[in-house]
Amino acid sequence: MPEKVSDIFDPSRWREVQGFDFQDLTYHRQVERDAGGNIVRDLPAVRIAFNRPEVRNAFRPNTVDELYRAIDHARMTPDVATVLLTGNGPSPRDGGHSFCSGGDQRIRGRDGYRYVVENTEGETKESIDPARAGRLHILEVQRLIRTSPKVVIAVVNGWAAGGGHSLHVVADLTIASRQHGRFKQTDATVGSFDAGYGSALLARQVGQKAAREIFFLAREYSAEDMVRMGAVNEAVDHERLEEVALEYAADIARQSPQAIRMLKFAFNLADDGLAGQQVFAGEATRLAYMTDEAVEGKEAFLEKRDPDWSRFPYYF
Ligand code: S0N
Repeated sequence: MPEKVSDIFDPSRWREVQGFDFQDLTYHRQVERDAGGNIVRDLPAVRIAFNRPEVRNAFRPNTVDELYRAIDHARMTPDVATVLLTGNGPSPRDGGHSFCSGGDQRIRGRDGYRYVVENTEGETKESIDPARAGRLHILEVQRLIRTSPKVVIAVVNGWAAGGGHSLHVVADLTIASRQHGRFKQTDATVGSFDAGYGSALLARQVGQKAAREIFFLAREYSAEDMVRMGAVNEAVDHERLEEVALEYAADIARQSPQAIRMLKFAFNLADDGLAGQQVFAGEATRLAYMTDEAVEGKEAFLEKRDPDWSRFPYYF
């Protein structure tokens, strides 16, 4: 059995995903076990969790690198349908619960968007590889969540603040702890601003006035407030949060994978502009390749003859 990484983590439901040596995350695959605790088979969800509860699961550049790798691995694992994104905890220091409190403010650099890892990984601003330190690459993670065909569920077990708030906004679904789920968009308080999905997509979810209130006033909201506003699907008793997330995952796994993919990309399309159209169209092209008509075009080329489209109607 894996280590119990959080108060509501049930080790019997999970195994560690091998091949990663994450410092700032934990990454688990859902499993079915027999009465003796042996794994019978993998089930279709993975759990990716921030594992820095002592700083309310703030992300540093290394956290973001690891998060990208884990979500991308889930994206490319064919029998994974759903990604649960959550935070481990509570904090061993003060018992505080957190999903994610955004960028680690202790290492935010002054020069533009450059992060400095000084004092956290033994590297300095001068020695750090600029390719690892100089990017606002949480935005790359946001785009990966949008373009991944898997359903990403934010399982908000505590604070979702700043860039952590934006991650829940970008997720396909959010469920939150009734007792400990807290939402606060602190970007403007610390001189930061997610002027992309974190704000514009939020406005699609809760409306323009409410989104502006959330950013401009930086007030705290409960899980139930967020359900009322339309940004959270369900508020759940804390101890049942991961169980309910797995019920969502089980329902998703009962649907056609292709239908889920097409629906996710259709929901994204208008807001993602031409990039959204490209992702949707890529899936449509993949489906078209499976038709006799597309095969005829390819085979005609390979056989150096004109394609014969006579079998294929212009109108169904
Ligand atoms: C989450 C909050 C509200 C929780 O309050 P609470 O429960 O009272 O706990 P604290 O005592 O405040 O915190 C406990 C310990 O954790 C440390 N800590 C908390 N959050 C962070 C953090 N983000 N960075 C570093 N440390 C953190 C506290 O300092 C404390 O430790 P001690 O006791 O040692 O002091 C509350 O903690 C809070 O408000 N946190 C800050 C939230 C915040 O402002 N986050 C950053 C917002 N900005 C981003 O996330 C931007 C992210 C990004 O990459 C980006 C994306 C798009 C565009 C721009 C950017 C960009 O970077 O600029």
